[in-house]
Amino acid sequence: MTTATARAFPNIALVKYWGKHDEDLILPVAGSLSLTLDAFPTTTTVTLDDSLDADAFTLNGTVQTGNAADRVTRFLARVRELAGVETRAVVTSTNEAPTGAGLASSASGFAALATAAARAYGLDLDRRDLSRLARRGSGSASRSLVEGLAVWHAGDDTHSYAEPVTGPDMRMVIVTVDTAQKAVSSRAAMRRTALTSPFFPAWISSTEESLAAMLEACAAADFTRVGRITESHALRMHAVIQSCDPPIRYLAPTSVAIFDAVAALREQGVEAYATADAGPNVAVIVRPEQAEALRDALEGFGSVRLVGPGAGAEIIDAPVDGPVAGADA
Ligand code: 2P0
Repeated sequence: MTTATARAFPNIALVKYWGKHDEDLILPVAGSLSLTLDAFPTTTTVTLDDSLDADAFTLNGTVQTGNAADRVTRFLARVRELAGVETRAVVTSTNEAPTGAGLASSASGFAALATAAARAYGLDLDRRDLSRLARRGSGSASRSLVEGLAVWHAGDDTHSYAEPVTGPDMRMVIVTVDTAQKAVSSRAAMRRTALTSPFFPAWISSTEESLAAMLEACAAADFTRVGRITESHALRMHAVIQSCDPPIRYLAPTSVAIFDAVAALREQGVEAYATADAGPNVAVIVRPEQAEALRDALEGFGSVRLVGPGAGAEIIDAPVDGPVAGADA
């Protein structure tokens, strides 16, 4: 029996991923850039078991069936194909983020699963190839292989991976407005946006421009420019999502109120910029020295958590009692 455990953190995109040009390979229509966090980790153990006919997946102590289990099985099938091994596995995962509330649990989930499964199945993959593998589970997971700021490149299967970017030091205040499961998944909403929004072509070219500008701002360690791009780009994503048919609106009245509060705080000298993913929760970036003031100012809107840049996905418990063909263990 071979087993490995990995831990990965979620990431929040400052330039968003929204739309695929290849749904099977999970290739994005444009690149994106994110901050991997130091909070809300997923820890996943993959254990190969010769006696199993099917994979088994437990999340936070509950056996999963249906779509969640199918996605894990499809992902493990890809790992087995690469490893040339047919053995099924038991996957046990704990996730500290509120699942389905737009806090990118699929990013930490598939980053941890890719890292643990690659090791358990004896694949010798570098970080770039682990990022490509994680991408096949969930696009945003490619970025959680990387610590801190990460750019995920668009391109073909070989070239679509995430890698580190140097940028300004920053903190993030996450305001959790609602932990309920979202009504429309990111995956379905992305597809609907691509198929029905009249603005989708403009969204693609605008994201390419935002990413180029963001990479320049990061290279210059220019927090103000990073922040301005982050906030305007997030609102553009929500605009294109709202423009699809039938429409989808992820932001709640409280989310919009937080964007307004952040703008008001900027007037008062707290330099912060808001973003939001496919849900009502809002993430606000801020310079480290103003992070606590920002957190205190946003406390009335929901539960607040001050976070910083975190580690990329990593093995925290190496394989035991099994062959690790070609791996560096
Ligand atoms: C992002 N989101 O860049 C964007 C912003 C949500 C809003 O990546 O279909 O769960 O599994 O590739 O990775 C959420 O998308 O979608 C996401 P799939 P994923 O963080």
